Amino acid sequence: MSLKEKMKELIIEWDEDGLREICKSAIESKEASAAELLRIIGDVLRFIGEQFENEEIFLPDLIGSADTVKTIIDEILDPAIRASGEEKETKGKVILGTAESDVHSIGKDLVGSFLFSNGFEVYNLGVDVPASAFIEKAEEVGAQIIAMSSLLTMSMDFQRKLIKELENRGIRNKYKVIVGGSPTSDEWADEIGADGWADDAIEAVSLVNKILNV
Ligand code: B1M
Repeated sequence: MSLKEKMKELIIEWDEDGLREICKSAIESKEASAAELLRIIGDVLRFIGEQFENEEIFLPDLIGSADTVKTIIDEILDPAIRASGEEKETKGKVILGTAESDVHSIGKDLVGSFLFSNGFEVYNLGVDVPASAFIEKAEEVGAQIIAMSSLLTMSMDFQRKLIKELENRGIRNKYKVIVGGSPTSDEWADEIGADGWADDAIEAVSLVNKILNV
């Protein structure tokens, strides 16, 4: 059985101890890096999401798998990714969060881990974050980028609201706003006047590098 297949089985069975063990030993034996393990977890979650969409599993199954993954990301993978970026100097400050009304954290946290390990200072405000909180934090720390994730069609409009709010306060040009999350797209980013869109965490790093010219 491949590493991916083993991890898939453990995530589906909510086997937190098993997943912790397999991730630790893969990193220690250099079979896979924390970033590669995160990518596998993303693929498995998408698979589980499709099963949920096709009504093959129920909401509690989805929550159980998501919680299992979240624990291991917080405990093992995020610290490992952060440690690999520890020595790098800061390339810029990014305010990151999930849009108001939306509690999906996993993809957003991946974006944060990848940005951090690529040398950015990341202020992760969590989930269900109002536009005003993004702006206040950006003002407080002197950020260059505001990055908002949306996994719900319903929460996408809060990305537009953030840009409008920056305009209303007369500070739109102070910040580059990037958006992402599965229901969003390049076209959506254009429509709301964002500065960029990324399909996944790796693209988010390239996008921020490009926008800041670093
Ligand atoms: Co929810 N959920 N969920 N969910 N959930 C989706 C998103 C959904 C597509 C499932 C479905 O029904 N088909 C659907 C949204 C439909 C829509 O509006 N378009 C949905 C729904 C409806 C809901 C609830 C309303 C369910 C309910 O209660 N009836 C509810 C909403 C609660 C709320 O937010 N108010 C809900 C709840 C949950 C859980 C709590 C159970 C759990 C989240 C746990 C957590 O995050 N801590 C959950 C999960 C796990 C999912 C799915 C299965 C997986 C999401 C995920 O973590 N993917 C998802 C179905 C799916 O995606 N197929 C689904 C893995 C992750 C690595 O990918 O998040 O896409 P993703 O992030 C990627 C990219 O999108 C991108 O990079 C990431 C890494 O590569 N990216 C960015 C993300 N943010 C970015 C920001 C950037 C750039 C790139 O720059 C700023």
